[in-house]
Amino acid sequence: MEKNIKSADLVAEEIIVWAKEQGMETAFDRAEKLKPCPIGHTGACCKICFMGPCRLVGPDAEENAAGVCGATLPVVTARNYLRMVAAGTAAHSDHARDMAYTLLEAATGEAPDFEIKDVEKLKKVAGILDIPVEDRSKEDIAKEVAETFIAQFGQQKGEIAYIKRAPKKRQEIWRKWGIVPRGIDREIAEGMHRTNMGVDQDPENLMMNALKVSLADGWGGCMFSTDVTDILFGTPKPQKSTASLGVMKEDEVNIIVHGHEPTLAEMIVDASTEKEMIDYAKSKGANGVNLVGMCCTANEVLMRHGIPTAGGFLNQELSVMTGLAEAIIVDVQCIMPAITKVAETFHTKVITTSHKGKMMNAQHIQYDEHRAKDVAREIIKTAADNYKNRTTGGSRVTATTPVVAGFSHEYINYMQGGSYRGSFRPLNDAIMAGRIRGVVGIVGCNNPRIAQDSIHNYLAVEFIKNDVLVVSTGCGAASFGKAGYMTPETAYELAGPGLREVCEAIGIPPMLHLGACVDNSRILTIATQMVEEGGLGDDIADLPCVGIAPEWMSEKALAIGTYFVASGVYVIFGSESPVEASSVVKDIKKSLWPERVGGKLDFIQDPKEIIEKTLKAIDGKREENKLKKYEPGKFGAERVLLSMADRRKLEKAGQ
Ligand code: MSK
Repeated sequence: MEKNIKSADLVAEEIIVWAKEQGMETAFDRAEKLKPCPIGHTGACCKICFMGPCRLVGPDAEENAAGVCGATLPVVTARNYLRMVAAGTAAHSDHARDMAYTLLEAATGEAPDFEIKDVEKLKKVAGILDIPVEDRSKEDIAKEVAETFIAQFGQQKGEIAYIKRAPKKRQEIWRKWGIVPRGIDREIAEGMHRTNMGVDQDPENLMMNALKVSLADGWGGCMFSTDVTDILFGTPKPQKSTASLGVMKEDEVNIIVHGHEPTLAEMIVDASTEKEMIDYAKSKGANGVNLVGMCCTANEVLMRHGIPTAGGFLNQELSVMTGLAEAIIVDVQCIMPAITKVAETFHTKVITTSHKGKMMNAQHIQYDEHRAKDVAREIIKTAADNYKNRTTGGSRVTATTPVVAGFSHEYINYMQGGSYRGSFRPLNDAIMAGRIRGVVGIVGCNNPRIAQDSIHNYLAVEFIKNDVLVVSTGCGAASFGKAGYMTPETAYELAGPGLREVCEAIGIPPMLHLGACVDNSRILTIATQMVEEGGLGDDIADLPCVGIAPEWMSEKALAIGTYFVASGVYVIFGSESPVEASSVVKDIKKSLWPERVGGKLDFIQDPKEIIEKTLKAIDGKREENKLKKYEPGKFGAERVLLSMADRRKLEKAGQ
């Protein structure tokens, strides 16, 4: 890893250097100037009531240090942790609720611009929810599916519906410890109540509740959102596209869609290809409309339409600094307040679209699902009107990298045998034979306290060299896309011999783009399918799989990490631990969580140590499962993987 760079994304680094020369400030500069508060950073600051904030520091700041009310360091630290998980869960789940309402209105005709694109997935989801499908229209089924999802948020008793999608053994573990979520909103509200002044004062109870709340996220909000989005806009299949800040075009109206909920972005994708919109852009002197994505909205439109991605979280300010963005359209989550400040120097219009996420000094065009396409057209025209205001200022960058994105779990199933023989058998066999050593999910954000993408990329390359398949979502996926790793060629160039053979046979990259942050639920589904396929144990905790968020910053990332722990996975986060202040709480996540649910959460800053611990955990699971010992280049017997050509022949024969 190069020292003294702000970003391993070389195109971003070029703009960062340019900005410095122009005297413009970025998040990287602010991160340098503003050191994290050492008390809050380690979880030792309590600000839940107005007797404080109480900062539990000083010579007796061990476990007995207490705030004015007497709350000790472990209580304060565990409460802070639970609050972060509840906030992350609320964000994903509120996004999911909006998606469910869009599905409902699409089904009832109240949102006429939306349709049910993936009927097969709709029926599959209906089946999971015990909703009959025979002799019913897709609208009728969709209405009941949407209403069932919506009811899950406010459900007060019982178990959330998707819990039954987990392996049986996992469900039993959750029931044994009383951590099956009842309803999504109920768990978030109870988590907030427990952490209110003078309620739950037992760190163990608080940290077990964090697992419960997080399960409402992973097997609730995130999974609902993924499924509804696929039903409305189609289940992703691999798409070829390009990545980097160089995706913006000199001669076209550049519109950046940024944020998380894909509903409006989908409408903008459709409207941007309409003749009327293209003609309008031309009437303003441009050659057309160029739509690009940012953050997780980018992942959503990349994996369904091949819309190029300008990158993840830390590229948002830089995208404005290209001087080429006519408009940056934002909705919710991970929108940096700083973009309006940067936009003052350029012509870029920052357009907020959600009543939940307004910004000072931004233009607001309210998204309305009842007239979604018209709102999209209004936005495109507003951007086109702004084309004439473009100046020659800005850091022009042009380099882009090819990317293949859009590996839904359905496609991963398909790619291992085609429509008739699709299954997870080949992947399980390859793992059992030692051709693939294990699987890691490298997910999560960027954080300007770390050179952008540097740890993501370093880890991913090391893992594929070691025959470990990498799956990715969120800004981690953007990182690999920008680095050019998400192409099948990466397997030839960088993967170990076993992984390379598997990737070559199927024609896939060794790093698979699985989608946005909410699509971490796809990883849960893949893990469950691997268990159900057999040969790798009978629970997610048995799989040789590890989850890593090396450059995280968001509460949502912590909620995701926690639901993977609760699902039995060893999870490693980069950076310092947000519970570092309390050895009691550290011990709960190091010993109590693994004892009870099988998963563990470590915070490790050194990337080399992350690799060592990950490979050790993978090899340990291989040994526990009595799988062939992993030796590079030496594989046991396994079924032959069908090539794409063979698969097509078989499919033709089956038609
Ligand atoms: S956008 S939550 S910075 S992954 Fe989903 Fe990226 Fe993290 Fe936001």
